[in-house]
Amino acid sequence: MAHHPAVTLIGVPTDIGAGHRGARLGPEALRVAGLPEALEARGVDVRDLGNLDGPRNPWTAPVQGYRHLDEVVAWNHALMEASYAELQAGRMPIMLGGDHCLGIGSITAVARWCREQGKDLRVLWLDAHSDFNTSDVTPSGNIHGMPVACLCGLGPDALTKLGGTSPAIKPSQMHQIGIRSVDPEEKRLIKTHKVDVYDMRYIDENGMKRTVEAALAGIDENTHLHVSFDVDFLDPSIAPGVGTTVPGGVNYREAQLVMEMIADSGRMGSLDIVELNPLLDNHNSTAELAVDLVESLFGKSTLMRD
Ligand code: 4U7
Ligand code: MN
Ligand code: MN
Ligand code: MN
Repeated sequence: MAHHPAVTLIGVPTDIGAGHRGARLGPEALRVAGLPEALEARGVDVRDLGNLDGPRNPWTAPVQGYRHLDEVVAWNHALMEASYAELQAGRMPIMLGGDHCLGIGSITAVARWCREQGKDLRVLWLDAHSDFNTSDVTPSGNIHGMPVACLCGLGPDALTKLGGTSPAIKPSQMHQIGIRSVDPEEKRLIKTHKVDVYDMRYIDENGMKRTVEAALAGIDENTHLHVSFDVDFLDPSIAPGVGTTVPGGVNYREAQLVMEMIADSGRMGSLDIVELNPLLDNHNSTAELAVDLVESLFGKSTLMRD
């Protein structure tokens, strides 16, 4: 069995950036689905930090294009500190979301740590959505639709400068797979900033193998791969437990292949699992599928390749 770094699970029970409530229950659903035990069975040293704490969801309307901005900042600040401390301790943080606004704190921490270590950060963003909205163009005001823009320096100072230096990453470090829902103005921003997007049509035309090869092209021993896994990446027929389902998503075999290829790269250094909403799920089946996919991320293969 391949050697794995020690991991720390960080629960972030909030739906502060989402348009549905219930993603706050995601961390517990992943634990109940057996995530810690599945990792231990792969030979991984697992520490569960428990859940971070933060402001409750006031469920108020957007103000100047942002819903719950102060609360989003508070949650992300707490996550950034927790995640950075684990990286410093030589452990791989696995963020159990929670909605995807938490990618800001998670990736800001990783970017800072990579800068200090002289490592090249690459982010693989597995999602139906590009999450590149700004307050000017967002159709919803929900900040879970904005983390990629914030990480690239487009957004309120409180989020773009969360880690001090801004931007946390360059758009060229961001590689998105599974995209099939991008708002019109968001599309313009994505093109202007030249984010590397492998949308569903690209996957249809080229297959998942070539897609992942393209997204991972050029990585080497010095690459730190951060995987940000929004569960709505998956087709709703296999993953109903998310707030923003979009038809035409990645199927079971394609999803396994992505995870297996990431595992083969040996470069994953941090992971977000976000947007799981157990209240919309079918008997925790989406959480169980997420655990299954994480096992593949940690080298479990459906064939005898170990
Ligand atoms: B997720 C949306 F308008 N683009 O901004 C928005 F379609 O983290 C959805 O990817 C965002 O789940 C989805 O509200 C955010 C919408
Ligand atoms: Mn997302
Ligand atoms: Mn999404
Ligand atoms: Mn969503």
